[in-house]
Formats: sequence, C-alpha cells, structure tokens
Amino acid sequence: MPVTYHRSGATGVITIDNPPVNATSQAVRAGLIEAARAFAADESARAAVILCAGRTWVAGADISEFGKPPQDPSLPDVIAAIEALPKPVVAAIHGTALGGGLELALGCHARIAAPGTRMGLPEVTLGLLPGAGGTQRLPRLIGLMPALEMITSARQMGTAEARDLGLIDAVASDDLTDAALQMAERLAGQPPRRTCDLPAPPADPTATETLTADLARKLPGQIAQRAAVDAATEGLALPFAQGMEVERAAFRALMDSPQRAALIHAFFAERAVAHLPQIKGVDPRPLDRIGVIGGGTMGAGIAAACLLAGLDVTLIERDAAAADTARATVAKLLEGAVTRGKLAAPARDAILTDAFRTATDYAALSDADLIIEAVFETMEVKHQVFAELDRVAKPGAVLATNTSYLDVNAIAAATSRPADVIGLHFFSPAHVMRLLEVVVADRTAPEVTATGFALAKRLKKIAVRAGVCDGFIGNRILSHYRAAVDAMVLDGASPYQVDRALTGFGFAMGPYAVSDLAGLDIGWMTRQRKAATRHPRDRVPVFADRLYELGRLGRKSGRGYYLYDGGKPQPDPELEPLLAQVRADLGIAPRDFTDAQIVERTMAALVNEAVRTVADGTALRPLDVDVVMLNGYGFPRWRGGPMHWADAQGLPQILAQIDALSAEDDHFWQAAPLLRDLVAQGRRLAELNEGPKP
Ligand code: 3H9
Repeated sequence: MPVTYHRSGATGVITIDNPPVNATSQAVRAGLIEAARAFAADESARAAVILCAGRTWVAGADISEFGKPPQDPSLPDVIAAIEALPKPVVAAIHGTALGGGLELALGCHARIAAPGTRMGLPEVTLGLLPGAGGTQRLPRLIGLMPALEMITSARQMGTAEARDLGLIDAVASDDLTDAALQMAERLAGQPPRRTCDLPAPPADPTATETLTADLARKLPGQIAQRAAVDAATEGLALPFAQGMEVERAAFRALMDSPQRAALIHAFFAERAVAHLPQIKGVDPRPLDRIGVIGGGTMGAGIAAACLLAGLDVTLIERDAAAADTARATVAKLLEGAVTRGKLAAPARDAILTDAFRTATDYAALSDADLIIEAVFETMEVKHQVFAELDRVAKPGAVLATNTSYLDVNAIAAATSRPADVIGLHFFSPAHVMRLLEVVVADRTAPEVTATGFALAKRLKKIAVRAGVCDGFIGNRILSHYRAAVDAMVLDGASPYQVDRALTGFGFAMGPYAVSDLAGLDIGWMTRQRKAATRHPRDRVPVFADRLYELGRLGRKSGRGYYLYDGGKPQPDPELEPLLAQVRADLGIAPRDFTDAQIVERTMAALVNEAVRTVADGTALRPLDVDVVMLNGYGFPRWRGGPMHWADAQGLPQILAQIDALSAEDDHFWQAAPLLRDLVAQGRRLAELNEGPKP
C-alpha cells in the first residue's frame, strides 16, 4: 500500500511511501483519495498531516506514465478532493517537493518544511507546464511574477525564500513530523485555508510581456515556458475552476508535443546511462583521495571539480613554479564558486588549506585512490606518466587518463596493471560541464569502471560508458559532422550562415563560433595528427589552416572566424575574400546552400556516424549517444538528442538523404550498414536501447 492512514491522538496521519521518490503513480493517487475519505470519516481526527516516507516528499507526477493512456483518478482531482476537505490538512515536506509534489502541498491548507527542503515546478524542463493547479494556486499564494519566474525557470527554492514568499508557513526547527503534528493540533477546529479561495493576483501585462520576450530570446524554439505563462495569465482572469480547465487544456496540448517526448527521453536517458550490465552489483573502489597530474586548464578544472565535491586532491606539476601557477588557477576556480554562491568563503579557505596540495614528486600520490592525468596529448608523454604511476601508486589505485582521443589500451600497456587503467574524459571547463565519458579499455576491471561511474556521481556529473576509438563517442561524431560542415564551406557556404542555420536548429553555438572558442590551433593540431592516416579523398578545410597560419587563433588572439573586440563577436570582412581564394586555388566553383540544406547535411552526417558508434560498440546504445551530445556538444535538449531526433524524423528519410548525397561524394556519404538494416527491417533506433542488437 503506497498510501496509509492512521491516527496520532486527534490528528490523522496520511503517509505516502512509494520509493524511490514518492512519485504520484496511479496507486498513490487512488491511495490518497482513499486516505482523504478515511480522514473525513474519522470523527476523532480534527486535522491531518500528509507526510512521506524515505528520502523525499513527492518529487512529482510519475513521469513513466506520461505518453500512456491516463488513469483515474487524475492528480488535479486528488488535490481538489484534499483541498475540499472540511478539516485542515498540513503538508509536512522534506527532501524535494517538485512538480505535482509541490502542487499537492499547495492544495493542503498549511505547509511546513524540514530545513534543507527544495521546492520547485520543473515541468517546463520536461516540455510540460504544472498541470495539477500550479499555474493557478502558486500565483494566488506568492504573487503573479514570483510564480511565473518560478514556473518558467524551473528553479528550486530553499526554505528561507519559500517562507519569505509565503509558499510555506513554517520551517521545522526540530523533528518534522512532531512539528507538523503540533501545527495540525493548532489548526484543529479552524476552517481550512484553501489556496483556491485566495483572490487571484491582478494581471501585470508589462511585466508578463517582458518575461515572454526574455523567454523567446533565451530559449528560442521552446514552447512550454510560453504556454505556462499564457495558461497562468488566462486562467487567473477567470474563476478558479475555469482557470483549472485552461491549465488542463494547455497541459494536455503539451503532453502531445514532440518536445515533451524529447525532453522526457532526455530525462530517462540521463538516468539509464548509469545502468550498465557490466557493473551491476559491482562495488566501486574507495574514492576519497584523488591525484591529478598536470595543472593546466583541464587538470585545474578536474582538481576544482573534485575539491568542490568534498574530495581530497593532490596535484602534481613538473616544477615549483608550475605548481604555484596551478594552485593559483584552482584557487581562482574556487573563488568563482564563491562568487556564484555555490561555496561559502570559509569553506573555500578550509579546502585550500586542508584538502588541496600541490607537489612536484609523484611519490606524493602513493596513497591516492584514483589518479587522473591531464598532461600533454602524445602517447610518448602518456607512457612516461603511466610508467611512473605504475611505480608509485598503491595496489588497487585506479589510474585514469583524461585523453580525448588516444588509445587507452596502448596507455594501459605502459603499466603492469592494465586492469586498473581507465579513460575519464572530462569536458572543459571540467568543474562546470556535466558530461564525463568513462572509456573502458579491453582489460579494464569491472570495479574500475564502477569507480569511474561512482566518481561521476560524487561530482554530480553524468557518466557515459565509451569504447576505445579515436575521439570516443563525442569527439568521433563531432569530427565527422564537422567534416560535412567544412565541406559545405569549401563548396560555397559562409561560416556565418552555417552557424546561423545550426543555432537556428537549436545548437547552443555554431561550429565556427565553437572553433574560435576552443582555439584554431586545436583543430590544426588534430589535422596534423590525422594527416598521415588521411584518405586521399578526405576533404581538407584548407581555409582553417590558412587562418591558423595567419595567427588567427580565435578568441584568444581576438580574431578567428569572427572578430572579438570585447563586445559581441562580429563577422570579419576579410574572411570571404580568403575563402574565395581557397576555393579558386582548389578549382571549386562556389554554390549556394539554403539553411535547410545545411541542417540536413549536418544532421545526416551526425546521425550516420552516431549509428556507426552504436554498431561497433563504442556507444552501448543510441541513448548513450544522445546523452553525450546533449551534455557535451550543445545539442538542443528539446530535440532529445540526435538518435531520438532521427527516430522522430524517420530513419528512411535520413537514409534517403545520405544515399542522394553519395551521388555527389560517394567517399564521405556512405550510409552506416546498421542504418540500412534498421530501415529495411522497419525498426527504430529506440528499439536498440533495450534488448539485443539486430
Ligand atoms: C509533473 O509533476 C506534472 C504535474 O505538474 C502535473 C501532473 C498532472 N517519476 O534522479 P534520480 C526515478 S512532472 C518517475 O537518479 P536523485 C528516476 O528515473 C514531474 N520516476 O535521483 C530514477 O530511477 P532509476 C515533475 C522518477 O536523488 C530514480 O527515480 N518532477 C521521477 O539524483 C531516482 O532518480 C520532476 O521533474 C518521477 N517524477 O534526484 C522531478 N523522478 O533509479 C524529477 C525520479 O530507475 N526528478 N524518478 O534510474 C528529479 O528531479 C530527481 O529524480 C530528484 C531526485 C531530484 C527527485
């Protein structure tokens, strides 16, 4: 029974117990209706408390039910039944009160929260709006604009702010259940204070228009935020019951939208990546003392990420001066966390004195549980580092490389303990980016893989398992679709048009703006590295080499594809003549591309290579690719990731595009055999997320 009713003195106690997060599944909704009836019929009970077992109050509606036929009773009906009770009901909140969970609390007649409780309406992150009264009750309780801000930002609020805004009535100073029972006793005999009876706040057209304009600018293409504002404002102009109907209709419309399907796919995919059969039931190794080798951008970022997660870090640099620089870089990153309110200044000081050390001798790593190297990207240097680690690391220490493309099997071969070696590919800035590719080499032990995933969890990052290959999942796919994009520029497209077309599709940044950010030297070095193995028919972006040779390295030199003079990046009038010269040198007659063609070719190349990574096991499932592209490469979340997008688009259409393009270049445009097989079998990529591969 996920919901029970019992009495404590003169107070009825309704307990929800539906692990892991007390989501309002059909059984919980039906149980709540039953419990509300039992309380109403219990003449000895003068008030009631609703509380939750386990680690949290209700974290929302049961997302796994979305997209399936709805089952009665609906959550709005359950909340209405509780709100209509003739005796007061107190919500005793702890953990996270999110979405339908917060809406349930809003339907209670009073709210008390344990310290540390977080409250929010995250529905827009799932492509929905609060559909159980959130758009109608929250503004009545805390005011129109605070409510709209909370709904459209999906921001979670702490108890102090919630108390100030009137979202909760009290914060429990001691035991939450005792405090809630006392509150119920105080309210017993009083008429219930129903949120639905509070007057609707007056409309504020100016503030609402400013908010919707901001949303359109910041979240182009996304529909849920705007729909939430509209539903709230339209509904509040009507009596409560009609306002609820407006909300319901808008909720149902969003439930049917592709954006909802995409965002919920992203939600579950981000959780499914950690479910690996290889490490099921395998205990990770200890993970308290971390060693980092190299204090450059990546090493310092990794050290900061570990320190912010409460781990002890020793960072090795080659000499005292480099160690001092690394220490200053890490201190600066922690200072940034203080500025952003993520870390208190005294905690920062304690970290720098007690938890963080720099050293120049590898011997300082002798008691480290896990050591991550972030040194120069050549096999020779990696071999030296791993041979040294093999000498100093304690038995059982995990030895990790942060390489972004090198062969982890070859790196492991430099040690006498290849089972302990793994790739941990962080993304820059490492203390901010949530993605971590856990690169599992041929001989990596399962508990070492489990430790990589445990580290990600500790750092609040999303770990995705990747196999060994040049670029692993993300950089391998990137380099392929990047080749398609560069080919279009060689053939006549402007880099600015490409960036515009792809940001129009929803990418966070266009590929040429990304090049400028990363530095054009990075791409140049990659091309140098791959030159020896390049196929004669591979097309080389000669224009990128020319820019590099001119010292135009991107943002860091003030000039790359764009001009940077402090303000917004500006197109450079000298770029087009340079491109024209390159095309003339190569004998290419430039032609025009439409934005739609740019998107079509980029996505066809991206999907094709992504399917190959799944086919050869570099990515375990299509969903692993989606999580990588969403969290490391700025792919629009509301499109669910490239594999989800491809299914929604239709695999036959993508295959037809690739086949048509092969008439132009049958070297680059070769459909992945798995893509062809899936189309022939009438199957979707999503089917490969579960069960055996075809
Ligand atoms: C809504 O409420 C609509 C209403 O307005 C209207 C309705 C009419 N449902 O994240 P974790 C699973 S929309 C089903 O790893 P954490 C999750 O898949 C909803 N399952 O834990 C995972 O399963 P598994 C609004 C859910 O401690 C397990 O629980 N609410 C749900 O890092 C643990 O999850 C939200 O959007 C759910 N609602 O974080 C809140 N939530 O172990 C969504 C979780 O098999 N949830 N699961 O992989 C969260 O943000 C986080 O889960 C939470 C805990 C912060 C609660």
